[in-house]
Amino acid sequence: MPAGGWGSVRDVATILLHQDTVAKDSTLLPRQNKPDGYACASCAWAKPAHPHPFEFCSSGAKATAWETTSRTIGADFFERHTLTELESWSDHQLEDQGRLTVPLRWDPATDTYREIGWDTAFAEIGAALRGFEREQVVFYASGRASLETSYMFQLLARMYGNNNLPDSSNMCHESTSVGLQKTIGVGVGTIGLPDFERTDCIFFFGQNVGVNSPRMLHQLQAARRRGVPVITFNPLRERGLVSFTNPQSPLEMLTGHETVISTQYHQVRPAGDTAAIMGLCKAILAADASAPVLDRDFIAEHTHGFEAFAQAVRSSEWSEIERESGLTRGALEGAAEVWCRSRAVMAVYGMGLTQHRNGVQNVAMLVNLLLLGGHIGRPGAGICPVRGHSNVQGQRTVGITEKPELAPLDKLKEQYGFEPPRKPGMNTVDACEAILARKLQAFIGLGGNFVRAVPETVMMEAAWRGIPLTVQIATKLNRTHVIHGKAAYLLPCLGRIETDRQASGEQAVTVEDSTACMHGSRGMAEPAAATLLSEPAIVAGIAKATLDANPKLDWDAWVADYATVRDAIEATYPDIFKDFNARMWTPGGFRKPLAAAERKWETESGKANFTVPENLLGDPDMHATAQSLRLFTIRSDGQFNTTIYSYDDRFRGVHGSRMVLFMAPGDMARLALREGDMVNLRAAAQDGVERRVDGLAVVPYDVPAGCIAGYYPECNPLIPLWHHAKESKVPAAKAIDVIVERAGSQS
Ligand SMILES: Nc1nc2c(c(=O)[nH]1)N[C@H]1C(S)=C(S)[C@@H](COP(=O)(O)OP(=O)(O)OC[C@H]3O[C@@H](n4cnc5c(=O)[nH]c(N)nc54)[C@H](O)[C@@H]3O)O[C@H]1N2
Ligand SMILES: Nc1nc2c(c(=O)[nH]1)N[C@H]1C(S)=C(S)[C@@H](COP(=O)(O)OP(=O)(O)OC[C@H]3O[C@@H](n4cnc5c(=O)[nH]c(N)nc54)[C@H](O)[C@@H]3O)O[C@H]1N2
Ligand SMILES: [Mo]
Repeated sequence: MPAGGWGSVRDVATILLHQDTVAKDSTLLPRQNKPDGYACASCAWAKPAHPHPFEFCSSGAKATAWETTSRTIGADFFERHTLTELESWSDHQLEDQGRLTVPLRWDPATDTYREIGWDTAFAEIGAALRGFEREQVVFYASGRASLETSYMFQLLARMYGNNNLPDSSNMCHESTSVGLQKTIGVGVGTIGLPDFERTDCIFFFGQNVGVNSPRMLHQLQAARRRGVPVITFNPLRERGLVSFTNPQSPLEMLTGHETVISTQYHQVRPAGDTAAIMGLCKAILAADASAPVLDRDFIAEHTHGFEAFAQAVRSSEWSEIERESGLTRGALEGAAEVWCRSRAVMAVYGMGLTQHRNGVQNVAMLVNLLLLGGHIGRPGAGICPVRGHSNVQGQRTVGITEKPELAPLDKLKEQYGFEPPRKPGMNTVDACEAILARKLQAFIGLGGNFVRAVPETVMMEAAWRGIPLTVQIATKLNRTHVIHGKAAYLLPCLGRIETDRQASGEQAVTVEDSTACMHGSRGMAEPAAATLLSEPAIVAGIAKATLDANPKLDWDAWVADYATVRDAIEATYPDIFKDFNARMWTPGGFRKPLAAAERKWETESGKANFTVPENLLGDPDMHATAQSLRLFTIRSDGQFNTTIYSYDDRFRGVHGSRMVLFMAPGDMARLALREGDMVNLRAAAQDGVERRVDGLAVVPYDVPAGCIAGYYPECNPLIPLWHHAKESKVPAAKAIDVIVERAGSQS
């Protein structure tokens, strides 16, 4: 079955009906990702200037249905269910109750959330925050909130007194931010949509386009029609990467026509990408020795470190490359051969590269591969990290970062007349460590499901209950709200798709997509409840109750008219947001300046840097043994991160359960397991902590021998907190060595 096609149409219809969204407003979906519409709350893929009539996909339609559902939960729901009871509910059940509608505070006497007034909530939160140690409070952002809200949120943290601004990017593309910054001098991708029309070769690493950014299939399909080869590296054969039927093309739907997406599919071993790319580079250098294929002018003029890198490539051994990548020399030479004949190579990637111990090195290796041919800053060529949350890249752009050097602190000082904190703040792993050490005093969450998304679930849940104050700004109930701090508030907000009415009228917001383009977004659905506040209003409410009054900053005026927040953003970042209010509705968005795309290198060397990998070992620290298998965690077609829409994974043919383990038939035979047999997993890490997930049903699947796949977040209890990328600290969720035991047997 190809990605797209009739299956995706049926799938969307089911969820729209189940959430009663069709009855509520059937005109919503066609306005998704349109220049005058709303930006989809699912992925961050680019929104074209000339969109398809239906510029949405089944994943985006599900996200819209999930947010605009007619189901709601109010005070009465929480009076009926204690939090201890709700702890036994699944992620799906919790969110499926519908939208949160009233502000809530946990009542210890009854173990329930009770409705309180907005003003009381703000006053109590403010009073508590004023009493805490400033450096022991974190402000987490999940990546969906608009540029306006995010700017206000980072200002709240900095005026409060810290740079503790971890965000979901810390679990996601932080390896990109670090890896690209050090090699090409910008922390984001360099390609734009037009590059897909000019490229003549696409390398595609560890990204599941059919599920996680399906609108990109339009660009891939168009490129494939021009005969552009797509060379995929992914341990698992993903349907969406194999072939695609465009559900928005009646002809294709009727004829069942499929476009083959991947012209080569290399089932690399998880964490074997550095070795695989080393193999590609080795084959390229070998080819260059007989007929020149390197871009020598580019290398001489624009790069630093070529000789050292070339030396490392030459001295690498094919035997080690083959062992670590799990790919043959012949396969890698075959892929390199396509690179050698291409004038404009694009490299696309996702979590398969970033969520590893060597995540930053993987990204830097991919840059090496491009630099050899001058494939950065040339039309049709460049690097394309596919971002996750719909505004995760934008949050970084407007100051959500724990790294003080990445925020314009002097500018903020000048604009708002306060002394911004200069000490580095906590990222996600640091925040987890502070929680485990029982040091953290308060956690303010702007969206997200922190405890469920991070590693080390068992210890984290226990420690989370010890935090003196947890405040969650959210649309739907999730496990992080149910497992709560000693004092806990749950503040329900409008979603992006809903009409946001303030004193000056209906408001619009802005987001940045994966290609660094900024877009306006106007909510269009009637809010789930009249009692909801917008995210800017909630952030302002907390800020006013927590911070001393500042004559240079009028939070109420900002809430009354978001255009004034955009003016403030423009004043802080004049180069990026020039004429922000005037340009926010530019069809296709307006792009932020990207020096690397113009071959200007804002690195220490002033050039694009080749880097030599530390080693080719996939994952040196996980205590792999002869008995262990390497687990990588993946997303299903029925989820958005910890939001579980359904128990089906249409593309992988799994229905009715997420407690499954994908395993190669050869490994099943070796372990005497049959389809449907139940197994338990135990982490191989030997650090004195027992980590396990029990009760997974074995599913035979096309993955390399020695590797298994399971779903995120169900497998998160297996990931040690220390098992994260060097430099970026992204949890290494794509290579966890585990022991498989038959359920019922004891070892
Ligand atoms: N519908 C939907 N859309 C989403 C999301 C969602 O959950 N649902 N999540 C959003 C978010 S926050 C993000 S970050 C993105 C995530 O989107 P992706 O980057 O696609 O993330 P994953 O699905 O976790 O894994 C990507 C792929 O990496 C492969 N892989 C695993 N290990 C390795 C490896 O070592 N090497 C290589 N080369 N490949 C490997 C897996 O088989 C999988 O196909 O999607 C965003 N969009
Ligand atoms: N093992 C493993 N772990 C992983 C990953 C993996 O691949 N494997 N992926 C990692 C990645 S890439 C990411 S990005 C993180 C995700 O981590 P998070 O971003 O923290 O988690 P989400 O599941 O996206 O958050 C869902 C919740 O956000 C709230 N929400 C939804 N929409 C809105 C809104 O508009 N406003 C507000 N205020 N709240 C809203 C809802 O209450 C919902 O329950 O997980 C990481 N964890
Ligand atoms: Mo993500």
